[in-house]
Amino acid sequence: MTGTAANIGVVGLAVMGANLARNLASREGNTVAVLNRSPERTERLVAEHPEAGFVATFSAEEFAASLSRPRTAIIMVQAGAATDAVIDDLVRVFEPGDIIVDGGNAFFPDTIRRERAVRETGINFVGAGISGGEEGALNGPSIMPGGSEEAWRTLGPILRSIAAVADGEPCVTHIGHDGAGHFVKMVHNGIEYADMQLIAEAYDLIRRGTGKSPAEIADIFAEWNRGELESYLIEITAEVLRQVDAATGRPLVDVILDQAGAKGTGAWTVQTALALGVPVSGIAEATFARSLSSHPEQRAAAAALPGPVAPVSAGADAAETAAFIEDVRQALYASKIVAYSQGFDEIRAGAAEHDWSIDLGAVAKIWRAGCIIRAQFLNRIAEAYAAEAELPLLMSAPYFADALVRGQEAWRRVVVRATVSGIPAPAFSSSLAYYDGLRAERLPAALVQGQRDFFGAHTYRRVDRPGSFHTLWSGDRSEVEA
Ligand code: NBP
Repeated sequence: MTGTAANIGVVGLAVMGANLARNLASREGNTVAVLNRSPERTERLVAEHPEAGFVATFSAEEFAASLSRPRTAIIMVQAGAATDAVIDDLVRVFEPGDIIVDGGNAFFPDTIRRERAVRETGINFVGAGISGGEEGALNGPSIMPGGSEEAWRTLGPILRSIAAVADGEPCVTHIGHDGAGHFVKMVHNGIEYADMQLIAEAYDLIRRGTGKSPAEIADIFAEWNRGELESYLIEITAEVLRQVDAATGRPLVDVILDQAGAKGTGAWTVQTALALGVPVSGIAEATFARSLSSHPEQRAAAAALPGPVAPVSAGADAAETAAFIEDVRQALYASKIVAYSQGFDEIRAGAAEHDWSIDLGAVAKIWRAGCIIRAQFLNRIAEAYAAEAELPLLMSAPYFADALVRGQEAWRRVVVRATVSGIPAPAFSSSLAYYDGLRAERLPAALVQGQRDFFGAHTYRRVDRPGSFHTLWSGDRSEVEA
């Protein structure tokens, strides 16, 4: 360690931590102390990046001594036990008023627990969702910090200086106290699952529905990226579809094993939504679609089950093909609106449950750059919440409602076509069912209530007068007030 006082420290120097430390060091006025469990990583980072002027430290004590007060440290280690171990180490050597930031992908209840425990020592603990992968960490991520106002006052300028910038605004905002930042990051990842699944379904429908090649579909996605679907995920989809495997000369997408992995944030989003009673069907279908893909033994067992006989593309001329592709584009946009509306609904419900005052428009704005779901579309979401901060349902805002009205015929044709063709489109069809469910004047939930009352005397309410009622199903079937 040199005698230099660092104003910020990073603990955990694997790819994310190393890149975040380099990003911090590149900003005017920052001196960055670094620490890692195994010293080799620290030595390597410091040797490879002399321009960063890192203050290398090799123990928690040395790390704490190198930092000016209030000490501010960002932890970027494996989520779970490693994070707890590093927090314990830092709490031992830090002092009241210092700030510990967990920038890893923690599950928000862990962040709530950690914040409560660390607060008892007088040290501030901030769970900050950091999105954008290794490239974002280096060049500017989207950052979702929770924690106290006091911590945010010190941390805000530092995080603003390293965040991605969208339309001149840094992609960071104080989301809310304790676990709010990691909660919002979790839902961000859930929306990412839904968006990716919808794009994958669009690709599959076009490929199997028209016989176009991956390279031709890459051109279609590149074209879509110039319109209302413009987004990082559409852009990289075109890149992936265009890629040719050097070993076989085949499209890379055809030699990649079709079993999708997951690190668990989609499942967290769905579990949390179930507990909150928020239907995030797009995210759930996307998560389940990855699970379904990853059961080769079941897929082999089902392979002999029959599907429709006629190939979908049979008889289609160029005009029909073009019309179908345009239908898929519109269905994708409509389904995407539903997925984002559901995700924001989960944030709204989580905020109410945990007493976080989350500015949903500000969340949309900090996702416009630096993160995986970055897109122009998020400006429309920010505008919707600017017009009505307490909007009960994002997809009912005029811009989105208009888009759904414009797209719904195409959306229905695509879901019908997928169904009769035997092409699975779970996210497309569940988002349409959600749309139809919410707009229905009457739902068969009335029958479900009747069934519940029949077998469990759960009672029901009536449309024509207040109170709870029960029918004497095993008696004379008269109705009594419960
Ligand atoms: P990893 O998640 O692979 O973690 C490796 C780091 O954790 C190394 O520095 C390692 O030290 C340290 N570590 C472990 Br493992 N156990 C430890 C312990 N008991 N005590 C102290 N340190 C320990 O690194 P990463 O891929 O750079 O990710 C860092 C965080 O960022 C994770 O929470 C991850 O989920 C998150 N992440 C976010 C994104 C994103 O897009 N936002 C992408 C990727 C990762 P060692 O060098 O001594 O083994």
